Amino acid sequence: MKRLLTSILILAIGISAAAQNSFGYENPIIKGFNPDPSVCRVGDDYYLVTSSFQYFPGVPLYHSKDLVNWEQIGHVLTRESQLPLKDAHSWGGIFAPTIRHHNGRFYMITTNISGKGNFIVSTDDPRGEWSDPMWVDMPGIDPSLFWDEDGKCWYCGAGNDGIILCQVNPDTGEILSKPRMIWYGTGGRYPEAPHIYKKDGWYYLLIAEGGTEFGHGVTIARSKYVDGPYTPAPHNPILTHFKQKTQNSQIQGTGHADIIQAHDGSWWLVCLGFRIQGGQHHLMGRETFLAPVRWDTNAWPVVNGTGDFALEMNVPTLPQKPFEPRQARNEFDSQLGAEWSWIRNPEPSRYVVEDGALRMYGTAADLDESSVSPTFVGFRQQDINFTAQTCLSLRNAHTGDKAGMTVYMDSGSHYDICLKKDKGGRWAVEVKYAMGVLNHVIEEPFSGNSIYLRITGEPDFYKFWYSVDGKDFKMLGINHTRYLSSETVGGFMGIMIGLWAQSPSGRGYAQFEYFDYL
Ligand code: 6LW
Repeated sequence: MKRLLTSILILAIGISAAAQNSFGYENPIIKGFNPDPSVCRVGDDYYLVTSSFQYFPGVPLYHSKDLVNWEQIGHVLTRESQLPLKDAHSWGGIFAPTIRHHNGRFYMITTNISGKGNFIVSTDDPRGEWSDPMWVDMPGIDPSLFWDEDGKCWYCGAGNDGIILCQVNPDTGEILSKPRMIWYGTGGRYPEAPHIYKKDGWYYLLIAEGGTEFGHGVTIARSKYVDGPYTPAPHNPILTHFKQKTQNSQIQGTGHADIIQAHDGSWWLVCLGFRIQGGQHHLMGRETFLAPVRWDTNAWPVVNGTGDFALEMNVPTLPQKPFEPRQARNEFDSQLGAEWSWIRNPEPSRYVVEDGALRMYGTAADLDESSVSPTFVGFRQQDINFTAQTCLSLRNAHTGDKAGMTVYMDSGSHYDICLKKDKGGRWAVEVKYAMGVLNHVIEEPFSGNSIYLRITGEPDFYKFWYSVDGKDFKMLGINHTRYLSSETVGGFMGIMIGLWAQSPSGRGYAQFEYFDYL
């Protein structure tokens, strides 16, 4: 009888443990251009932010219940007063953010490298409005905040050649102690992305080194005092794909991490990395990945056993709570959601969602524009293989009016397909390849002001299609993905699939009926 009871008890514990945990997940956890992730927890709610550079609104904000499934709930920087982007070049604007929760309040600290530098915003409700910026007069990038048990708040960030620390007032941005260099890293290039954690009486300083390309990695050091001296872990880097074991992994460039303890006590790390395609190129920017961490008492954290991870993760997770999958078609029957971004500070009146359509009012600015805001809304490319499609018409069109779709890396590097009105009132469909100094245009006559446009993505090629009736599509252009890759173009961006309009006379507008992303 006693044995039977024991077996039932063991079985029951087994079943309840199984009911509590899920198993397995896919990386990246947030697909498409979402670099420099930082994460915080409030109970069993998780909030994550990423960098946004020239795009507005700034700092995408995601929510999760399980660290695996994420839903974008908005942006942190939604007002021009928080995020002036005038004259910001394509990878100016917002660099790496950190999000923390302290005493019931959320704090986000980041850098506007095209503006006044480092600043903090805060809120009681992350889904609502965040405060105006509190400027922090510290040089450098990648700022982070750490609250010690005595209530003091510490700022750390990447200076020219190492990690700088000072005490800060998080509600005013005032610096309260003399800045001090606390670690140069282990000798990798660009020591940056610091975060401080306290565990078992140790201060742990996590940073990234090696640059954000193939040599990226994460290193760690610890000290008994917040301002050091910090002693590096004996087995740094604790995460990198720059090694033989992962030389054939599709995931490369892993680094810039943040560690979090989940509500069940387990430890996790979020970081950036990129997925290569078409040889050694990446197009979708740096995306957000998740790896489990083992962090025993007084020990150094170990990332997924071997300091690397895969697309398919066969590990236990928190009980997974997926969100409703996104619909492939956006019918424009409600205002544009948080998944859409604008270049620099948009003029809202140029974008009108009404009667199941998106109307975009162009100006003289085109997509080569590098200081003002062209009429453009973008959606992150999230998959190597995809189809994006729209149906549009040019209304009240004058000579030079254009509207279409683009795969846009930055102002010098994008491939576009559009319908345009030429001199003499002729209609044409045009494909343009902007590749640095080389612009190449293909065009074909078209009849009428309404057209279906499609862009397909593959590992090696982008293809550009049009159709009169939405059924039979003709391919007008094809070009290599690699000319738009980060390896070719440089910078920190990932491809946005954009809808755009141009109207030199300022009188025409484009009406988009839907946007499909499959
Ligand atoms: C970011 C720096 C980096 O500030 O790239 O990969 C910079 N790491 O930490 C821009 O994302």
